[in-house]
Amino acid sequence: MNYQKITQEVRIIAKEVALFIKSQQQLIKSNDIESKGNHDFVTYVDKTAEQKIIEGLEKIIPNSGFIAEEGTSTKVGTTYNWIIDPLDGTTNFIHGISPFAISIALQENDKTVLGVIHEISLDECFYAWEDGKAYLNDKEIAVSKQNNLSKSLIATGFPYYDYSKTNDFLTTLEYFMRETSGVRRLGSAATDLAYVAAGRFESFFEYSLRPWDVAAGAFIVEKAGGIVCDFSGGNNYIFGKEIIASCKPLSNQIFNVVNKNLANKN
Ligand code: 2AM
Ligand code: CA
Repeated sequence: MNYQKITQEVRIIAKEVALFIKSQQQLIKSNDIESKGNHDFVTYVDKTAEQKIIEGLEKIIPNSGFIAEEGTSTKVGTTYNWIIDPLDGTTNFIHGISPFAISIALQENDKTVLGVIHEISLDECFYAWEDGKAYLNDKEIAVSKQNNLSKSLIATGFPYYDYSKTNDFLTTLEYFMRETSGVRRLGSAATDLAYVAAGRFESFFEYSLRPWDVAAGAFIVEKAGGIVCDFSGGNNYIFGKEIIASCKPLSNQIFNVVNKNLANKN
């Protein structure tokens, strides 16, 4: 497989669907917003975008399977599976704020081989492929070289449905409030990871995320020279619902704080 060529084809699909999503933002009405669960919203825009993406990807690799947030296709591929979030940051989209993004990863035999994140409001496409480097709109990107925690900017997401670890989360948050330049909560995990890859954030951590929120972003961070792991230091960060992605110099320091407060202790 020529992953570089496939990545370029995926970028074209993401760009087209991004235009569709953007064109709908002014048109969306409160009747269009459905609730999938507590604080978890979806619109016809998410669903139509996912259909358009799957239609395009099926042409690139016939017989591939899909793990897609809105469940448009549940086809399982024997070798190739796409992991897709057609609109990451739906709450931002609904409220008319940025960022919100399309996230597409391809796995070959359970190993990610390419990732594309198109952040729609700034029209920024972050991408990487196996054996290649990481890019933002045709320019190579790399994670931050910062080695001083007090000069770092950290991103996270607040719990929005699983509040069982809220106190431990707040302890972690307080540590980073005191010890870093700042903490940001953008509301789109894919964008957070893309920004770590581009060196804008030194680190991102969050739990209760799903594979489509993180698969592409984790891969792009690694290709940009960053370190990605779960809260125990293992590699179960796509399906394991917890992720830390950091620039190399601060990776151990940040991991130790998150691990101490938030890792499962059983
Ligand atoms: P989504 O928009 O695709 O659902 C928060 O960092 C992550 O959790 C986002 O990637 C977002 O992805 C998801 N999420 C779902 N509901 C949310 C909510 N009410 N607030 C924030 N994030 C939400
Ligand atoms: Ca989504």
